[in-house]
Amino acid sequence: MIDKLISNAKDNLFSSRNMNSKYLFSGLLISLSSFIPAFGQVKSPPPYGPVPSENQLNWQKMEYYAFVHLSVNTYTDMPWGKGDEDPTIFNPTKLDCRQWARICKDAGMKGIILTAKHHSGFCLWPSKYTEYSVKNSPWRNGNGDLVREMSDACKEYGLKFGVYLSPWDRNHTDYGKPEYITYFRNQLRELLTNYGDVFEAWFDGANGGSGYYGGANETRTIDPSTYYDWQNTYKLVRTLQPKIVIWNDGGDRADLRWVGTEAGYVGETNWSLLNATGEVTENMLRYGLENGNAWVPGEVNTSIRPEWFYHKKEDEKVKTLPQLMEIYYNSIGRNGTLLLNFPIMPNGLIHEFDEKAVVGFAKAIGDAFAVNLTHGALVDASNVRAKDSQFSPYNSVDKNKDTYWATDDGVTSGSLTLRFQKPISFNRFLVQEHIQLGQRVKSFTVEALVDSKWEEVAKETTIVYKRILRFKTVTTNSVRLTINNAKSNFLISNIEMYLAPQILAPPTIIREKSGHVRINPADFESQIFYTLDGTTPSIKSDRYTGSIKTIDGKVTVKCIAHDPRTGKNSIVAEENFDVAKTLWKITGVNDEKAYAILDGDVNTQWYQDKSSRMPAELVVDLGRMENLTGFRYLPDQHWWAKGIIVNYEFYVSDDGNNWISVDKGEFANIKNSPTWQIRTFKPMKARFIKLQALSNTQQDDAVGYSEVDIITQ
Ligand code: FUL
Repeated sequence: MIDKLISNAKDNLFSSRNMNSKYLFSGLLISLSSFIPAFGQVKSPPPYGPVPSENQLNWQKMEYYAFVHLSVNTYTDMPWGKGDEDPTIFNPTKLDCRQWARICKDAGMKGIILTAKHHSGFCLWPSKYTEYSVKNSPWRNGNGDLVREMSDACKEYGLKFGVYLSPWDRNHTDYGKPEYITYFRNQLRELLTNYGDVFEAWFDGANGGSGYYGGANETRTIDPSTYYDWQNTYKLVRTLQPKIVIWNDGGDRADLRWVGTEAGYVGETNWSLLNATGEVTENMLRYGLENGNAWVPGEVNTSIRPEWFYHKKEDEKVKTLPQLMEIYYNSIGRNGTLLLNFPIMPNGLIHEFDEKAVVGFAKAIGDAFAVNLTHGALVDASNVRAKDSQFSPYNSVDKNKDTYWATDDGVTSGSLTLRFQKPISFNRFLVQEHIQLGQRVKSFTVEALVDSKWEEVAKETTIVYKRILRFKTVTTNSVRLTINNAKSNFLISNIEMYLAPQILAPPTIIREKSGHVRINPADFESQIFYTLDGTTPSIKSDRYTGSIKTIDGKVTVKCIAHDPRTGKNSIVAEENFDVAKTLWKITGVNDEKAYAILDGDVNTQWYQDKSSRMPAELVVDLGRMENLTGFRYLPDQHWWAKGIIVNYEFYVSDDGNNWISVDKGEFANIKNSPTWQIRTFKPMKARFIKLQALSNTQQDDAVGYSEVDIITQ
């Protein structure tokens, strides 16, 4: 009855021409309708195409959860264990799963997936079926069960618990034979029976290759499409854990798909569909498949550091707030979930830097989405299904995500307009489809009324569970969402708008080989002010608008990012550049790519020709005589970096023929700390420099560089 009254009231509002009364009513309707359960509803649209299962829906709503990686290779500083590591090296003396759970909870995550067994085959629980487990480690005197401690901690902190069980097992004798599948399933049975509810099972696609295999020490290949007999494994999983979702990037299609990268993003267009059988290409992983016949949404998995397992040398490479925010908008903001990994330290804890990063990230998300501006808006739509208030456009701003605005059958385009009593400023637009009945929207536009004209704010493709758009702050009192094209009539369950504060992290400063200085703020809306004379920048300093003129000599660039709305500044970023590299030539090398080491960008690198043997030489013609007092070397910054120079000799020359050795030594600790290496020597005038690599961290002949620079008087 009350429901009916509300329906009538909403209907009246639609037909009313009186904007003010509509406005006044909307708040009341919104609050009442969110308390009253829907019943006796009619004419719900039929589902369109594949729809999510209840488990997939519950999983999607989690949005953000953690991975933790810990195994024997944590103790050998390797990304993967080989399967022959002695179990006695596993000894996380301070291990505390409650610390992991507390951090994840503080970070706003909803669950944790534990690498119960990684490729090494080492089990973090005392499996009955192998000796290669915690029971043969000194940890808790061999009486420990890490899976138990993790699942208990999750329960205590109200988090869901998931397991990663690597199909590839580099320790097991039978890997590659049918017997191994029985072993694998026995282990799954243990994990899915003894530790309570498991929300997700993660079956890594890395498969086959070299390994210990019970002492065989050989390479074994398997056919991933047949070897694991996934369909029967899935049946077992679902029987043991009826509420689970299964992730699998290889083999047979499961409930969730990989997005084709571990870099932390999914395509802007992101269909939650794939075909149930048949080939899956990288593009399909990245963008889904518009006309796929199965609901297989994407999960964005990435690590808070470059690698999945802990490596001390990555302590300074924990993702920064701007990087994490980028990942957020490129995963959760693009209809993905975010599975963010913490590498566990050898002592069994999450590093304080990782904790700080993830808690700061949670705060920034909280700040960005603090005040939803759509509340209290007057809402109008071009079409409402059967003109029935059950499908009112108000449902998109009513805080109840189970109600939605729907259009009539066959109406595949249309607009919804939000009107505000007072102008609002916003730079984020969030929109959701009612996916219980399928994914429909193919393209949509957001516009704002500025100076009586509709201005396009954003034009995008898919929405699905959630889409969040970022753009320059717009001030307006009317916003229009237009669905340009949908597969069917469409159902919009939620619209939110926010004015996110800027991320005021210090900008990055780069000087290119040309001498040009580039400054990149963390937030594209920030204003940048800079100085070149060493003084502290303020908003009275020069404003950066795209480039700073070529500077030839030494220069100190200092800058701040500034948010004019709040008046806040970032802390000062500073870079000290020596002479510009405009005239520099790498001699004796016929490879344009070599200039990556002079481009000022720490993300690019170059490797000396494989045929060159130690000592390998890098010779640079500086183009003119310089007063040299030292040099700087930055090794390749990537995880896979090879050729990190340890022992070196540095020479200078007037003519490129007669060389004088000015420094010889070792870049101590460069393996653990591959940062800028700075060496100084007695002042010397010269035009040519030669960096000779005498050894590297791996004792082979590879020699690589990210950047090379000089220091002048
Ligand atoms: C990859 C593995 O090879 C990595 O070590 C890590 O476990 C990641 C989540 O999946 O495929």
